[in-house]
Amino acid sequence: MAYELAPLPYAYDALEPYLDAQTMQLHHDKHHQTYITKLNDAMSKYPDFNGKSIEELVQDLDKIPEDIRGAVRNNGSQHLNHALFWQMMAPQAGGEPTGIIGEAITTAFGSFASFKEHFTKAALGQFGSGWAWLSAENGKLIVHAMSNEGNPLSTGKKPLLGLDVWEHSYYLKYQNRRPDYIAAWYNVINWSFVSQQLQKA
Ligand code: MN3
Repeated sequence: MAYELAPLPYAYDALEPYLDAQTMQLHHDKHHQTYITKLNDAMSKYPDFNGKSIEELVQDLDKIPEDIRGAVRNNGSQHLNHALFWQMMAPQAGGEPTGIIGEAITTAFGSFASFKEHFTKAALGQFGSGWAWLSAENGKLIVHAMSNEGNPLSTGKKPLLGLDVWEHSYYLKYQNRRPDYIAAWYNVINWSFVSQQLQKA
């Protein structure tokens, strides 16, 4: 059974003016689809792995045959990253989180403003392509950056919130202004999804 691209859970232009429709369409329909196509190509050599969830695959890369492990790491992780990323955003969202995720952030970082500072620094400080993450590790919330395809599951953490800082995620609208993209993105964070991720962790 091949991996499939789920439809974007909202319209391409739903995150305007923060994320533009053209970028969303290219990012979801082309970039994400390409990762899935390449993942399926690699996995087709080993039908024994059929039926593994994408999370299981990324969590246990050591179990993947060596000749396809690199392709599975890159494309499988990016498939998972993007599947999460679309759900981590929503129209009419953003703002300061409340409930269990709001409390967990205040406990870990002192305040929401301080969390934002840490997260922004991680996203800005990632040299070249990669992701900034808010993850749960041993019951604690941490902010960290990972280069290229890195997903927290591969290092034993649970991903709660992630921001794609590959240039393909912002270049059409923001060109080299990564700081403006990051600042705008806080307006579309889907905190209710992040809260569900925390409850699962
Ligand atoms: Mn991307």
